[in-house]
Amino acid sequence: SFRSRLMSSVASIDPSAGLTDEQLATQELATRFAHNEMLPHMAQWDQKEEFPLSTLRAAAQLGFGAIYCKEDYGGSGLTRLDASIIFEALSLGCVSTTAYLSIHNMCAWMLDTYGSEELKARYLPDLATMEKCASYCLTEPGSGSDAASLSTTAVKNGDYYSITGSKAFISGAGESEVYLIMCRTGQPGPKGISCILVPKETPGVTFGAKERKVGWNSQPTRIVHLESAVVPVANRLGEEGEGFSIAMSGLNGGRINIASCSVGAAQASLDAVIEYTKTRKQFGSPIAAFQHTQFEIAEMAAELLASRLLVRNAAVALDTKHPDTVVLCAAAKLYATRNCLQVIDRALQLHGGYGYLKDYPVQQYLRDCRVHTILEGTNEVMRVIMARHLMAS
Ligand code: FAD
Ligand code: 2MC
Repeated sequence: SFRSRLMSSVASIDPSAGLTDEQLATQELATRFAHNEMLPHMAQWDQKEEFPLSTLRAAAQLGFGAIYCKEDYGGSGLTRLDASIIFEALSLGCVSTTAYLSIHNMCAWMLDTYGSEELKARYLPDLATMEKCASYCLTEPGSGSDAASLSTTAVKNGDYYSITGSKAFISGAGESEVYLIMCRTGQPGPKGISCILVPKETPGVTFGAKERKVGWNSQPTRIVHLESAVVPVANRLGEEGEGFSIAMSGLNGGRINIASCSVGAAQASLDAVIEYTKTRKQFGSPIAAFQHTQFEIAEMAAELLASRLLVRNAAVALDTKHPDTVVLCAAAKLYATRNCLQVIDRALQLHGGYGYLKDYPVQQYLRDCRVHTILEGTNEVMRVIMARHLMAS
C-alpha cells in the first residue's frame, strides 16, 4: 500500500504502529506532503539557505499552521499527540523546515491560550494560514539557560508599553511578522516577566545579520533588537508577571515537538541505511551480511522505538494534563534528541565515505538534529529540571 511504501519498509519500526484510524489518516497526510512537497527540495533549501514560505503555507492549508489551537480562529483542534505524529512525519522531508513550523505552532498556541479575544481575532486566523509567521523570543545575548535573568524591559506609559532590549538566536527573525517577546515589567527573576506580542513593522524593531549555522539552514536565525518599540498594553498575553510561566508552558510542548523532529530524522536515516547496506558490497558480500552491521541496525531500531515511545508518552501526558508533564517532556527531549542523533550518526557511519557527501540526505539529518540537544532548553537544563522534580521532597 501507499502507506507501507511511504512509512517504513520494516513493519516493526513503522511509525504507524498502534495509532487509531484518525491518527493514521493525519500521519498519511503529513507523510505524503513530506515526500512530495519537501523531500525533493530539502537539499536545495539547506545549501541555498532558502526559507520555503510557499511550502509552509501549503502545509498550513492541510491544517498544520495551528495544529493544537482551538477551531474558533482557524486552528485545527488536534491533540499534542497528533502534533507529534505530524512533526515526526514532516521531518523526513526536512527537519529544519519542520522545526520552524513547530516554533510557529508553539507561538500560535500561546496566543490561543493566553491572548485576549481581540488579540486572537486579530492575529490567529493569519497565523493558522501562515499568511503571517510567528517567532518565539526568550533568549538574549546574556541570558540563555538562565532564562529568568532576561533584561529586555517594557515600561508602561498609559495604554502602551515601550520595549527596549535584544533577543538572540531568534528562529524566523526577519521573516516572521509576529514576535512574542518575553520582557521584564517588574521585579528581578521569573515573577517580573511578561509576554508581549510585537508586530514586525513596529518602529524601533530591527534585525541583526543572518547567523551562519551548521544546520537549520532553511530558516533564518537573527538577533531582534528593540529600541523603544511601542505597542498597546492590549498586546500582552496573560497578566503582568505571568510571562515566564507562559513561556515555559509553551516550551513543554515545544520540547516534544523538537524531539519528534529528531525521531522522524532517525526513522528516515534508519530506513535509508537498511536499504544501503543491502546493496553496497565489500569483501565479496553486501555489508548487511556483517554481524557488526546487523547489530548496529538492531541497536538503532531499539533506540528509535524507545525515543518514539517516550515522546508520544509525554505528548499524551500534556494532552491529559498529567501532574508530571514537565518531567516527562524533559525526559523525552533529553532522551530522543540525544539518542536519535546517535542513530543518525551511526547510519552515516554505515554509509562509509558516501555518508559524508551531500549527495546523501543522512548528513543533513545529522546537521539539522545536532542543535536539538541545545535549543528549547539544553539537555543539561533537561537534567536540571528532572533532578529538581525527582529529588524534591
Ligand atoms: P548557555 O546557557 O550559555 O549554556 C552554555 C553551556 O552551559 C551549555 O552546555 C549549557 O547546557 C551549560 N549550562 C548552563 N547552565 C547550566 C547548569 N545550570 N548546569 C549545567 N550546565 C549548564 N531562543 C529563543 O528564545 N527563540 C528561538 O527561536 C531560538 N532559536 C534558536 C535557534 C538556534 C539555531 C539556536 C542555536 C538557538 C536558538 N535559541 C532560541 C536559543 C537557545 O534556546 C539557547 O541557545 C539555549 O537555550 C542555550 O542558551 P545559550 O546558548 O546562552 O547557552
Ligand atoms: N512548565 C511550566 N512551568 C514551569 C516550567 C515548565 N517547564 N519551568 C518552570 N516553570 C515555572 C515554575 O513552576 C515556576 O513557577 P512557580 O514559582 O509558580 O512554581 C517558575 O516557572 C520559575 O521556575 P524556576 O523557579 O524553576 O526558575 P529558574 O530560574 O530556577 O529556572 C529553568 C528554570 C532553568 C528550568 C528555565 O530557566 C529554563 O527552562 N531554561 C532553559 C531556557 C530555554 O528552554 N530556552 C529555550 C528558548 S526557545 C528555543 O530555543 C527555540 C528554538 C524556540
